[in-house]
Amino acid sequence: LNGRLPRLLIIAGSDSSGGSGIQADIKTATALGVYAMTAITAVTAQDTSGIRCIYPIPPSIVREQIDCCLQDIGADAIKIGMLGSAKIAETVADVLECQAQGKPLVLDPVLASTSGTSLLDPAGIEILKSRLFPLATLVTPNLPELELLVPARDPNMILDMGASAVLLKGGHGEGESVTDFLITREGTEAYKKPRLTTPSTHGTGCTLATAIACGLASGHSIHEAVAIARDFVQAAIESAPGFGRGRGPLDHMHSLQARSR
Ligand code: PXL
Repeated sequence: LNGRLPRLLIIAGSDSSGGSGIQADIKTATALGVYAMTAITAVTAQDTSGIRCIYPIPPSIVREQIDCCLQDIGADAIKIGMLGSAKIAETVADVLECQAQGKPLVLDPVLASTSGTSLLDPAGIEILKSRLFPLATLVTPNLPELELLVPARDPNMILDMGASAVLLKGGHGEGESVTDFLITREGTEAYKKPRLTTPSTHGTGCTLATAIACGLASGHSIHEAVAIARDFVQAAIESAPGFGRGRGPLDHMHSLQARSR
């Protein structure tokens, strides 16, 4: 990069509560010193307890947002979060196949919110698998998502669908530690941390995927990017502000010195 600011394009949905989605992604990239651009796929009205309603953005507008970012400023990496519909997933695949082959791409397969609302229909899941996995440097399913994507629960099948790597996240498992497995064609590496007991887990998946994408945009290897991102998320959970009545947000700004209070 020769000292240039790394550039990240985020393709994801808006979360009014600021804890997940585009809002978490921009805060994370900013805290990590990465320039964030966005293509918004849907606007959600939600709080820490759940999603009230979802307004999908027309696919042509999603396409134009991506095109504007890639054709002018350009991106060192791309993160995909909530797509919201098969039509939008298809449109994103169309643009990225033409304009972003070979670019580092972190795909967070957002299928449902923490509170249980479906965020991608079965047709969309098929597009994810057939068109977006082949473009992905890394796919980051949690355990419930793995089961929906691959009923046999074998993460290697995501590599077979064309992804370069899979980070299988252990947060939904049980026990005193959380182990994530990074699976590539070279082998599997386990990343373990103590499990934090907290209601403040809203947006952890979005934050982790974006932090990894920031690492890749900055020129780190996938192994380094995963390790740095896990440290970032752990610290963000530890300093969570405790907002809201449901699952509260993280403190994405935990590493920043300048605060207005
Ligand atoms: O955590 C998955 C997620 C991603 N993006 C948006 C969301 C959610 C969950 O609620 O609303 C916009």
